[in-house]
Amino acid sequence: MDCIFCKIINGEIPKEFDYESDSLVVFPDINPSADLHLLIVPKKHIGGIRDIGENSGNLLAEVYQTVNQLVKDHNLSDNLYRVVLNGGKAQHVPHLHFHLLGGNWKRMV
Ligand code: DGP
Repeated sequence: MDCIFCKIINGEIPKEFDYESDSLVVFPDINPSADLHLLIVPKKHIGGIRDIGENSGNLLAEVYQTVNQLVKDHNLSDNLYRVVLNGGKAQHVPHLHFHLLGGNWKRMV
């Protein structure tokens, strides 16, 4: 499958991960919209929010637990931060991912 995030996850495109578990990876957005702009990306190819199924509960819990850990690691809790999941025409990479934006941001992703 010609999916840029799958290529990053399987090592075809080399990328250092800020965090990796059995089910997800975290790496910086190539075009940051904020002081901190990380992508939280499930390893399994899920196209987008409309493809989240009834078995996705554990994955979504892990995504938000990871967000909480990243917020701690980057001392964001007293700062501005936001988690964004784009869908429809607002989504440009068709592999489910969550944006963690922290600090000052330049524009909405
Ligand atoms: P979205 O519009 O929600 O699909 O956001 C896709 C984001 O992915 C966008 O902010 C740019 C980022 N992105 C696209 N290609 C790459 C890449 O090859 N590497 C990294 N690190 N980020 C990418």
